[in-house]
Amino acid sequence: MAKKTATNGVRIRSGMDRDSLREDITLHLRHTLAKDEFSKTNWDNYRTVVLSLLDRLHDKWLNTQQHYYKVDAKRVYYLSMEYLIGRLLDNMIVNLNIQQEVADALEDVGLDYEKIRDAEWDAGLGNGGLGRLAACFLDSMATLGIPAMGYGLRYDYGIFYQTLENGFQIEKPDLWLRYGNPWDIVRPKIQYPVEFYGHQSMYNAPNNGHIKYEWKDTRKVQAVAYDTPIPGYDNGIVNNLRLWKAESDVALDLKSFNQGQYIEAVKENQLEQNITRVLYPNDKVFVGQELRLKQEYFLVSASMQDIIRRFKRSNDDWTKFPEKVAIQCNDTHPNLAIPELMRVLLDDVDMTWDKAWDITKNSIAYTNHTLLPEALEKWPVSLVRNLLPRHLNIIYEINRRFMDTIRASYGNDTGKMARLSIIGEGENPVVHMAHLGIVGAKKVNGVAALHSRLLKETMFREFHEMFPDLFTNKTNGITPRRWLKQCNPDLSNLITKHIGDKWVTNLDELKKLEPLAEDKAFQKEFAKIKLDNKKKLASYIKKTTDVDVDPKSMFDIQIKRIHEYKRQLMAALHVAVLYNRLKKNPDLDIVPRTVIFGGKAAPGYTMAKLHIKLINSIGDLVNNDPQVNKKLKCLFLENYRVTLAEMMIPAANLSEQISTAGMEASGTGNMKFALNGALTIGTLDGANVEIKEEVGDENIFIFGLTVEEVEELRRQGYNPWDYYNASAELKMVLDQVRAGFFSPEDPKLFQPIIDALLHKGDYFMVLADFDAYIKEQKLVEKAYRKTSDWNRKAILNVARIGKFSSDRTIQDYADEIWEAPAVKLKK
Ligand code: 26Q
Repeated sequence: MAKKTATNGVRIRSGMDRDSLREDITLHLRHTLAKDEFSKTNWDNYRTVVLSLLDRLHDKWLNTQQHYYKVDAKRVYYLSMEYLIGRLLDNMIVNLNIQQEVADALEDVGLDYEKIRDAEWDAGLGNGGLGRLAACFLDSMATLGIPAMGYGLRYDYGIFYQTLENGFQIEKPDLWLRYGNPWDIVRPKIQYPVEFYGHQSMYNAPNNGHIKYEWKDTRKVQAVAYDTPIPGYDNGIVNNLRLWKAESDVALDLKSFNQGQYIEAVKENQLEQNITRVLYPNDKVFVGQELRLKQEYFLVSASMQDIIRRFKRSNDDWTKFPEKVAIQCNDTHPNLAIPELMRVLLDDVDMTWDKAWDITKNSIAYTNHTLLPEALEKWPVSLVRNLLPRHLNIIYEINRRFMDTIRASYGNDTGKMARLSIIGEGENPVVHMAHLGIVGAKKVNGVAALHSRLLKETMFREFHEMFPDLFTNKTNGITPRRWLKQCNPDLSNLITKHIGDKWVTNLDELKKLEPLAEDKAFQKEFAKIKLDNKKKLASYIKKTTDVDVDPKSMFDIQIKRIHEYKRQLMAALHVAVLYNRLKKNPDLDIVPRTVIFGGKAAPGYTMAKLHIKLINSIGDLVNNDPQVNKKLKCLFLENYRVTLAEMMIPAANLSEQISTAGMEASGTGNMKFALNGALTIGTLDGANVEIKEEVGDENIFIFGLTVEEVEELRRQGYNPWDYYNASAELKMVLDQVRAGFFSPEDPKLFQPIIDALLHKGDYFMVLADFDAYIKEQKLVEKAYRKTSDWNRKAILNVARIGKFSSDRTIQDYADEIWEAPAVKLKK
């Protein structure tokens, strides 16, 4: 391929061939990094590759953005407090579709790709599912050619680094920016003031005497843009992820400086910069801290200013806003976008309420990710009044008009008004962010069919009755680029060898594998790849824990945030049951299993942290007992994160998706495992329901209470003792936990677990489902023994999982919520 050159003969750094890549890698070492072969480190090598890729990405990025501007495309803005991106190097190379070229270029200069890849620290700017979903969506929006942009916060510290000390979780700060982030560029000229505090003042408009409001005497913090290129898969498109960093307002500092308060001014600086200091590490529990509210408004205000600036560059007619802009809020966290857009339109643009409302209501949509009541954001009115006084008044006015609507349809039903009010009245009144979203948004969606149905039937029943068309389902998905092509290259190549590579952008193509499920030769190749992936994980386990695991044993994996509703406890107790069986009969013929856990507990979630300790305690006992450890191992891997998921998922035989029915909104790990040829053991919860529909009842292990049965049992009065007394094996393990069998050094350690299960009503119904789980695990074992049949089932899972591509999810959002057509670019 001829090298591209500019008219003056200077080579443009965009060649996708081996030679151009090699040259640029070499040039960057000397000319950008000022290093040579004597002084370079692995980090420098990594950076030279990143810089060479960025040369190419930036070129496409500019072309893409120029094209969007030229065709005046409708823009989609994804607002999220979290982006759980992980590493980017592999992903960029995969999406530029130059894997071979980079490998060749590196070979030419004697660099080891795996070593270079390991120099990169995960960008862990998210907690779990919601953050990873945002990252998958970015990939799919770029791949489909949706003119989209992600907005978020550039936290100095992402999700904490987890270590295990004596089996207990210890949190360490995540210094992901220690050596800088080579992927993003700061845009110092793109910065906006974000205002806080102050008060609302009223005045008469000079032209017509109308009453107007103004937000005055605020404190300002600057939001500075940091941009990361997000390439689509092999399509020339590069979208933007714009993360805001808080900086002090320079003018303010100078004023203080002049008054001789230099040190005070600097202190003040730190206060302001604190806004983007750290990601809140809780998922599904609302913390009503002012700093969190500041973060949410900071994201909303900066993004909205940027969105409006871009809109005004090509439009002077505000009524066109909903035709040109769609804003998607990732949960309620950015729902202040609703009063913020109202504020700008009312106060700055001088629009009437009705016009402003029409525009707002038609541009913003919101996604709900949970039914758990403790996760719902309810901000104390006192806090909102202090931090955002003008917004509070706008929210009151939105609510006043909404109450009028209720009155018009239902009469003076004060009960209904209280239940649906955006303002939760009472001793400590709160702003109910989900209600704000429902009243102010164009669409509200759940993330799996079951979850969306439950939203309509339970949490938002009365809202649904009023606004039946407002609610919609968008079943989650995952990007096949990262979660198959990139993390499981051998399986990807096998698939491509047989059915071509169209599956990468059209996952339904995997259906073509169905006939191969019966094919013994294909099964053999498939099984060989699984075994190789298990060997890699086994050697990682050996390196990090010094435990030997047998790659031929069944790898039974549960990775996700540690939470009682996800019931890691149930899987741990199953390990204890297996242990007891083996101790009773060491010759028992069971399928050798390696049960592997990973996940972080919120730092303040004492019970979840105790579950981690219990898993580790059971593991210590099992792994060190020569009578059982040939057949059973139990491990908890430290610091679960995207990079570890990429190694664990391709190595799994069994995927644990065992939440109490009705509690997991969707789950997305379930999809990743199935895509990589693991079979699921799971409850009829979240997207498991749809996975079962797709893969077929014979190819998934479903057990336990349904949502309706859970409800019914609660209604009747659930008594965990009934289950304790009815099952000898369950009784035995619980008695062991209580007696300190797993914690001889501290026999009372796990008493709180017993209390939760037996004395406090076992809210998550571990005991109610335990027997069914143990029985289902027996069926798993039986199925695993029939190797060829197991492989057939695993292949069918891969073949039938196409629905769960985030490309399908995003196409649905684009068609049914955003009404934003894709664009095509010449590559
Ligand atoms: C809210 C307020 C203050 C501080 C933190 C939060 C907060 C942060 C994160 C609340 C919730 C979260 C995360 C929720 C989450 O990850 N939900 C998961 O979303 C996935 C994607 O839709 C689903 O697949 C999972 O079922 C759901 O649990």
